[in-house]
Amino acid sequence: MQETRHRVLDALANGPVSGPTLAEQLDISRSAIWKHVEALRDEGFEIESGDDGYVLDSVPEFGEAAVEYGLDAPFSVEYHDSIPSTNARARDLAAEGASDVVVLADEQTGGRGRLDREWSSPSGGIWLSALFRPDVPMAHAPVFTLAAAVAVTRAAREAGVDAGIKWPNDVLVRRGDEERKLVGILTEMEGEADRVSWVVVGIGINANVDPEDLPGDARPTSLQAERGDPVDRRAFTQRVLEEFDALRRDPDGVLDAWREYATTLGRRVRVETPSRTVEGEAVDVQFPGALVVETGTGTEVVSAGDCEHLRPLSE
Ligand code: BT5
Repeated sequence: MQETRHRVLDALANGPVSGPTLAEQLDISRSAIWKHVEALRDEGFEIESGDDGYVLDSVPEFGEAAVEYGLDAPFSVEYHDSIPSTNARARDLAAEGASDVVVLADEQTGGRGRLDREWSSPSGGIWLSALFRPDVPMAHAPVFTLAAAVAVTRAAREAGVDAGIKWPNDVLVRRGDEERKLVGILTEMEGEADRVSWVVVGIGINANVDPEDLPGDARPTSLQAERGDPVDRRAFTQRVLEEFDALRRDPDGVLDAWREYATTLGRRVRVETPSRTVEGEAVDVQFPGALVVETGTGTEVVSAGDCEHLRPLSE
């Protein structure tokens, strides 16, 4: 959103404020103020105009201006009602030189998981991709996947959903002996070995969607299904972006937070990597995101793969 529009919005939120006063405060014409107010109304902001001037009545439920408004993180937001994939769009923006942009959608028609798997993304979810350019070597990038998992887990817990993290990229909710997938994360990047050019962290959050509309074999769940009522997607998205922003600046702090929320540590696991299968007890996570597994014969460090929890969680 434009800087001036932000300022108009802030003034209206503290209103009522008259058009002439606002024009003077922001040093723009009264007709420019009127255009900003109309544009904000078009975006779903309810703005009353009474005798004392304009005042902000309500903020739209979701969308570009809604998420940017009051967001305490330096991302601009590009919103789509429907798009094939927010990660694909963020990659295009990366090629154009953009940074610190979040692509956000209500629905994806071609959402992708890892290894070209499909990610089902009906309307009502929070499907987003954050594009940024950290000054780190390529080998460190996995820490951003962990950071995203921590950020969403925190937001979910604040929203009353007791989520935990399965290594490396799933946020799950336990239901009896079963764990159900609430969130998936797909990180993509480009650069030279010693320096990342860009990173896109794609986060798919089953927010206000019905798990019946998601692939059953994946044992999915949603924030709405767990809470029993819909979540405020605007506030939830803002919390995720704010937490993620703080964590991306503190890669070393990510691991401690991750350990706190992990459901994988202390469990028997089977990890399938492209080259081997490792089975044993998951004992720790190592920077930038590798899983340490004690097998009967020694310690293995696995940096990527699909992880299965083999035994139910102990009470
Ligand atoms: C992931 O892959 O978990 C990463 C998903 C990343 C999605 C986000 S949405 C925003 C951004 N734009 C994109 O196009 N992608 C990212 P993986 O670990 O490979 O898991 C994929 C598997 O999860 C599928 O094979 C299904 O079994 C299951 N699945 C698909 N859709 C699901 C959903 N909505 N909820 C839970 N499970 C799902």
